[in-house]
Amino acid sequence: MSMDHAEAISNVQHLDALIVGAGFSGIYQLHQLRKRGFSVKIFDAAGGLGGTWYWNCYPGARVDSDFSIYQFAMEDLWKDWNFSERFPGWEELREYFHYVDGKLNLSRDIAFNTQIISARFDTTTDRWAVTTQHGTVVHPRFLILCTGYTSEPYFPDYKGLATFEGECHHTARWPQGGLELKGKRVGIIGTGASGVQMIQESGPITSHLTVFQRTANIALPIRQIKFDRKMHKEIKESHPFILRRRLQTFTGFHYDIIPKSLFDITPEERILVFEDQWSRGGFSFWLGTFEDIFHDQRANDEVYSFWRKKVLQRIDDPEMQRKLAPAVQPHPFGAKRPSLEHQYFEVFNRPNVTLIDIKENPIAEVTPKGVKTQDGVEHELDILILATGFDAVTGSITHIDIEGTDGVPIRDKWAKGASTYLGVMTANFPNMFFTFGPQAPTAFCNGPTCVEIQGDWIVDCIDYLQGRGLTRIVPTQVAENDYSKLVKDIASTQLWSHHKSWYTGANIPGKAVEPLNFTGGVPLYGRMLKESADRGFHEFSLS
Ligand code: N01
Repeated sequence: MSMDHAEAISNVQHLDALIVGAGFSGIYQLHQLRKRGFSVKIFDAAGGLGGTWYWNCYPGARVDSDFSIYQFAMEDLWKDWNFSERFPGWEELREYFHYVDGKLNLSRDIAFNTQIISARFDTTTDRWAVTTQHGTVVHPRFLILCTGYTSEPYFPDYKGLATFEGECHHTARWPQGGLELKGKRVGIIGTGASGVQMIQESGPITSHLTVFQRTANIALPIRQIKFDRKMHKEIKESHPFILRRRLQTFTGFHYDIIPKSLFDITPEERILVFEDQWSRGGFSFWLGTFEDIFHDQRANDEVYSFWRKKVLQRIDDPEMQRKLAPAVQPHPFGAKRPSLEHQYFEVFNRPNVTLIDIKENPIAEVTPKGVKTQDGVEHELDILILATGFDAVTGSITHIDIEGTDGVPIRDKWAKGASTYLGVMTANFPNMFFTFGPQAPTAFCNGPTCVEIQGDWIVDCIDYLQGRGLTRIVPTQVAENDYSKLVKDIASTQLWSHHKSWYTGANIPGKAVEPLNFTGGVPLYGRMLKESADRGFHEFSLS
């Protein structure tokens, strides 16, 4: 059952909390707050549940984290649900969300097709005034932004883009009814995780595929597994331990980084470890190897060299080899979240696939018929796909017109860099929480792990205030400054923070370039949140 807009807003005037977003984070928040007796609603611009998995329904879209940790940890949910694959696709993830909906009866408190346009805090009532695209205003005590870190698509400003006469779609705004690629001339701009997934799916079925690559992708083998009944039984037995384990690891996965330098062992031993991690598939080769690859370029080069040898064997043409696996690292391995692939490199051996390195031969313009590159060639296309990523981590918050108590909108406050306290609140925006956003483990963490840790803290915080008759909480500027400095200090020792990518905001023209994530590890992050709650939220101003 889904609630229409009119129904949803008819009884929300005295809401305790309004949650924005019906993905993992928003759903968790809704369920936990309702359990404690709060009145809560979710508003979501999407037409259905799932957040990312509502919007990203392009062919081949699938999660890059093992199913075992990419689900809610609540026993009532995992014990009766079996994923059919190690890395489920978007269709199955949507089925999972519907299953969760059935179990937790979520939809009665969710208004879909309801976008938040603006929000202002009323200091006389200590309530937010939140306006939707329909012009309706609601007044929750707390505003909880569960808007995701890759939700605001980035559309490059190519000359002539609007003149293209074929179909043009961003991967994160894929037509809900699907789109036939078979037999079509397709162009894909962008070779991040979305591009890799689209390329490997569309290469074999399109009449011609033209890939416009700006940066080679150091993609890792996914090693998909299809589960049968016997495996499901074994999985269930280990599941409780896996869920607990993820809270102990640096990135909230169920395996951890080896806490020593790869130079501590001989080159022969090192290769054995690399081979072992490589054969496991997924992020094991990244999040399960030596800790110095994250901060020592020499160690990182060793990993790249291993990767390159593996990948070169799969690419026939020397020119393709040069572009897809360059001798010089395109960026430190892991400085961008690696993508997972299963036939990505083989696709470029096909006669119907062209790869254009747009650093060598830039896109000059988009024409009504296709894409013209600087060498004067017009690549004619029926479909143009923008796999060009996101205004990540902060974009889903700064794209809403949210005004602080000092009259400064959040987009202006963060224009020169995001600042938060504990990655969950920011000064001058009382009673506003956010999850999976800036200065939290976010892009360096398994999603459900992060949102459950943050979600529990938010629920405890609201409970604490309610129990004491308090109506306002906001972090102090001093606490925020100290925490933001800590985030930057930690990041400054790590290679990722010095590279231009969506991890640092450098993919968006004009956006502040800075480390957007807390990379001190999930256990430390969890401890800091817990300490704050245990000490009565002492670095916040409460009233
Ligand atoms: O986005 P990206 P994404 N002209 O920013 C290129 C999650 N996710 O959607 O590298 C030409 O990584 C850009 O080039 P460069 C996951 O966390 C997960 O692929 O900046 N090209 C890059 O190649 C993931 O990591 C899955 O030089 C332009 C690409 O577009 C994150 O989302 C699936 C350009 C953008 O890659 C982001 O992935 C999908 C321009 N003007 C997404 N602007 C799973 O597997 C950008 N590019 C779960």
